[in-house]
Amino acid sequence: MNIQDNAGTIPQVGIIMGSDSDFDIMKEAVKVLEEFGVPSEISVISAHRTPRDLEAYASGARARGLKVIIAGAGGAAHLPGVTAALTELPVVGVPIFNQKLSGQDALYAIVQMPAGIPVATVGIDNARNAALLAVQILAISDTELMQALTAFRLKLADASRQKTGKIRQ
Ligand code: RP5
Repeated sequence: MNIQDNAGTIPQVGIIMGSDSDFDIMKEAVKVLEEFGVPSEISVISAHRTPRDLEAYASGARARGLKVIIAGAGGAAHLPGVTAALTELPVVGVPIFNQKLSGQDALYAIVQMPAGIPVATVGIDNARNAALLAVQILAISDTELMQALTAFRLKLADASRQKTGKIRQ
């Protein structure tokens, strides 16, 4: 199921998730990419429920123009790893929290990839960092994006310095 596409632009980042129940977390990645003006597409694809759709999506991703894939999943979170196995594109994995094992099952499943097929794993529910990592990857070959990233980092540093000021008052 495709939830949202940028109209008329070729997506550079593909955001996929195992279930629509992951969307509340994964929409944070969409927001970050929008802030940086990076076109993205977002879909629900499950490694378990729709494995053949995943194979088609991941194996065709590079030819369709995607540069990075962000994959979020909870529980037995095989989506990022299987995606990474099916494409040479960098895959960023987002472990999603669930009530039973607090997201640790997903974290371990995503981070413990066998040698040769890496997934860049961010913290539990940290879809925002996944998107920032995607922006950093794209910015290597995009001067404007790198400038936007530098400006973002400067703002982050300013906000942090202001916090120091607050605790000294
Ligand atoms: C995973 O199972 C999904 O990524 C989701 O985090 C979890 C639960 O899915 P639903 O049962 O809510 O569809 O595959």
